[in-house]
Amino acid sequence: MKKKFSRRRMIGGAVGAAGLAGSRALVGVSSSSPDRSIPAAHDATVMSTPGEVDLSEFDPSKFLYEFDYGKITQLPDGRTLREWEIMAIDKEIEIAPGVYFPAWTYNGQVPGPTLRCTEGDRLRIHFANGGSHPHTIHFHGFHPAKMDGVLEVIKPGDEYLYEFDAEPFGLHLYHCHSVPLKRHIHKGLYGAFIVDPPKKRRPAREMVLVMNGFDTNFDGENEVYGVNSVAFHYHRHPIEVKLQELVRIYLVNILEFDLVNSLHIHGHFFDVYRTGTKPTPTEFTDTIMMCQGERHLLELKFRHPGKFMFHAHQSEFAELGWMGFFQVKA
Ligand SMILES: [Cu+2]
Repeated sequence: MKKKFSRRRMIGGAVGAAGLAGSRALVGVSSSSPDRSIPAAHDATVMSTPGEVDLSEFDPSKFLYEFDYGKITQLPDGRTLREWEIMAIDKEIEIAPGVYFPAWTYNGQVPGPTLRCTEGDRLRIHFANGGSHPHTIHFHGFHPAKMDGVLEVIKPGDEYLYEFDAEPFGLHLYHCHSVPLKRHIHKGLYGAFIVDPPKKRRPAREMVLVMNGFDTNFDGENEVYGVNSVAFHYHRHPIEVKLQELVRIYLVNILEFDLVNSLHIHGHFFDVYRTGTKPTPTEFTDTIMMCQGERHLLELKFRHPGKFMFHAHQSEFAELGWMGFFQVKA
């Protein structure tokens, strides 16, 4: 009988590539590693991956700050109209150095583009299915039933126009809602959807973190975890912030298969704005737990310079890729 590959076998320095689609597994790098041929990414005290993904294809450091405001025109009544063209495309993506995943994407990237607008705008999303399976776009937020992206399934080669008003303000998401849903989501069809309040939030260094994972051997469990898709990317490339500047994180959890995900930031506490729909924070903490589909705004000021880790507080997720650093500069 064939033995089922378990992702847990990969933890703690297992170097075998069993079950991974690519040529190299995530490896445990520690100072006591018996295999000295494994190069450490930056230091020898944390789990990480050696090497680098092809950042010309997708760079999570750039994705952090990429807000897509659409093509902007004015309606006869003076309101802002924003239009986007979104295409579903099958594409192989690199989720850890040398580890490739046969993704289904919006516009060729996972997560899809971060769509951003202001409450009250009219939104038009021209969706074309250039993929090999039927897909949709299901937006969170208020909209009519026909715009819900569930019952109107768009076949390969077909198109659909989603049109609705942006409301309520907050941090939402969009994702495919074709069945089987968990397959369509974990393959990569999702993105962040920000509706700004009419009165702008105070200035801040804003960034998007989409917590996700990949089932590389299609056994219904994730083998690779991350934020913005690439395992340990922000370990290799810490997110630079300035001492005492206001940092606003748009945090989305779209992780499939696992019931809960979380984010913990070392050495600091943050204000939590649940779903970003209220002007006042609901919580002050250093660890936030989120179910799939939940998303929150986090605001903080780093009060100490240096490197501070952030990661899922499910240690297993952290050791399989969901870990990074903030580099706080004085
Ligand atoms: Cu789909």
